[in-house]
Amino acid sequence: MERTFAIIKPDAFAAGNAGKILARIYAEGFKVVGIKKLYMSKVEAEGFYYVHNERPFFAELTDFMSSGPCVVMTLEAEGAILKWRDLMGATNPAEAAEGTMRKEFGTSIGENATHGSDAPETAAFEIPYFFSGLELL
Ligand code: 3AN
Repeated sequence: MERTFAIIKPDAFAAGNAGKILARIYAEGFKVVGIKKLYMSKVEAEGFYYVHNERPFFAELTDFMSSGPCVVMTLEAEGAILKWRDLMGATNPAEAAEGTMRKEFGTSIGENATHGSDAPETAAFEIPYFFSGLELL
């Protein structure tokens, strides 16, 4: 079993799509090990996305992620990291496959409804950034 970290981003939460996204997560067979709603501060968003801090869209990205509440999750499944990346679809919703979360609920490359860890090392940083061990029992 593998764990990955996922976010229902502020755009999807504000649009009332959190329930639909969670329903798909369960339907695809993930176990939701941890889940909570939170309203990230700008500093928290900058810490989370520090690997992108040289990218031209860093300010836009961290402004957006701290613009409203989101839902953070720890998901478990066989091959959870790739499985959730597949269900999310391509970063740009315009290029995402039919039936993926970003195709269905994303509106632009920045406001793309969901986040997911892209590798085991990323998940190993992202999960404990938001969840304590006790929250994942
Ligand atoms: P992914 O989330 O699919 O791994 P990355 O790692 O390329 O995508 O991008 C990290 C985050 O930055 C994504 N959540 C995405 O929404 C955002 N992002 C990527 N490119 C842009 C861009 N050109 N403008 C605004 N935000 C972007």
